[in-house]
Amino acid sequence: YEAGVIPYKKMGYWDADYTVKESDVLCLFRVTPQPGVDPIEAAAAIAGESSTATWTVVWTDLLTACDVYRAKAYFVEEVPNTQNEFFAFIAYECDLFEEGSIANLTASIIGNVFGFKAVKCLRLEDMRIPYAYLKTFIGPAAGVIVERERLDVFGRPLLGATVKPKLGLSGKNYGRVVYEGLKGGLDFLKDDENINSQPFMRWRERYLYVMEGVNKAAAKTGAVKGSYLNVTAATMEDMYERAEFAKQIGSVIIMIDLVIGYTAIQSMCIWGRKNDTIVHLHRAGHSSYTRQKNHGVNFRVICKWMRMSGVDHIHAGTVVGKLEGDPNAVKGFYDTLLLTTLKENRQLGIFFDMDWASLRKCMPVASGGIHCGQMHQLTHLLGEDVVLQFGGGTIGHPDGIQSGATANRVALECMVLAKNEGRDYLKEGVDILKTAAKDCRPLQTALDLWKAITFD
Ligand code: CAP
Ligand code: MG
Repeated sequence: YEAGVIPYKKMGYWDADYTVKESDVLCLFRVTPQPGVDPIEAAAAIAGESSTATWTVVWTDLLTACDVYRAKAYFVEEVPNTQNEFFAFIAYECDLFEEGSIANLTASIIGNVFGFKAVKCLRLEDMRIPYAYLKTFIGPAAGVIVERERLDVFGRPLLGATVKPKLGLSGKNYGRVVYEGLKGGLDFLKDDENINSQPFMRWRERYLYVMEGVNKAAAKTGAVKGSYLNVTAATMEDMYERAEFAKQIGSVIIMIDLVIGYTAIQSMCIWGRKNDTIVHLHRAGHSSYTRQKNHGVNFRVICKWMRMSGVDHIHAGTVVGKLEGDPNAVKGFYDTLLLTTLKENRQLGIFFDMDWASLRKCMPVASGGIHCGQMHQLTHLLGEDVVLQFGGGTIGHPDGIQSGATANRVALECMVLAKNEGRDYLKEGVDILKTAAKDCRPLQTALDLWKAITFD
């Protein structure tokens, strides 16, 4: 090839006859080319920039196994019901990626291509991670089954709540919220994503009072209780120190925010595995790049990276709450986290068959504006393996936090019972809740207050 701007398509970054290998990493991008740019050329350019290419021909290519290392765009199709949007399928040789490294995988796949001038918008919709590469990741240490065994809770979703207000409580008041919520019937309370170590409450104050609440509630109810202690901090040193202290004082679970970054997430998961501590991940920040339909990264892909990294819990949406969530897409996230093998299902946004190579399941967490009046819909949409978390929907109860927790627990138990009895609990949901509320004043109060709130 002549020196000058690289002819991606001609140079082998497009190969319509390519036979996908079992060991290839596959990506599906949604591409919106700039006006006048051929979609196949755009796909080839993405394959080039996310694997071996730069903007011009480099002769040092010939010193490498460049035919193997070039990613190959192998199929492009129009996205139904759109204008100028295309699905581009690209295959990458597995050896392009360091074993066990989300940072390395992402530095290639989403490194530069999203800023490419040839594309107007670009979205990474899905990835097929091959079995061989998955085997180099640890996956969740506890996952669903071991977490249930540790808590001794089976046959129902777990119940939690985020302490509110988000900011400003002192340690002692914070611990009181935790105690009352747990005594009222929740399995977990949790820190909010932006509770770390602010002047109004330093982390040690919070941890000590929270654990006092957890221990008192566990003694009172005879159940295993927990509260996610957010260890998110400025540096790994700080995070390890906080996690060590949480473990020392008996916490069964720690929490991290997605914003700490992939390397830190993986390190904290290794720590959690070594210390038998469940790792909860709050997806703080994700919607800044997952929400636009034509640009960014689909949250389904983040689910895959996080299950590979080894988080035991991840926030994955609710459909009916205060935050955006399309039912099919959310089902696709839950399946990605909970199934052992995935089958292509475009309606759910799953583009590839994938065997999870025995990596454990990751528990989805539903929160954001949900309340007990939606329990039938939540049970129907989200199934059994999920943590349902009601922040405002617990702490906002007019009769107090314990009543808020009890309303949620009773609503959940009566819905699970109705389901087990084979009733059409979705259709009869409102009546089932009303009947249960006759014997449960906290539930009656909650239904009266929140029944009309749907966020539609
Ligand atoms: C929930 C929450 C969570 C969001 C995150 C909040 O509180 O603590 O951060 O649910 O959303 O601050 O909104 P409420 P997602 O229960 O009071 O709404 O799980 O979708 O990532
Ligand atoms: Mg929050």
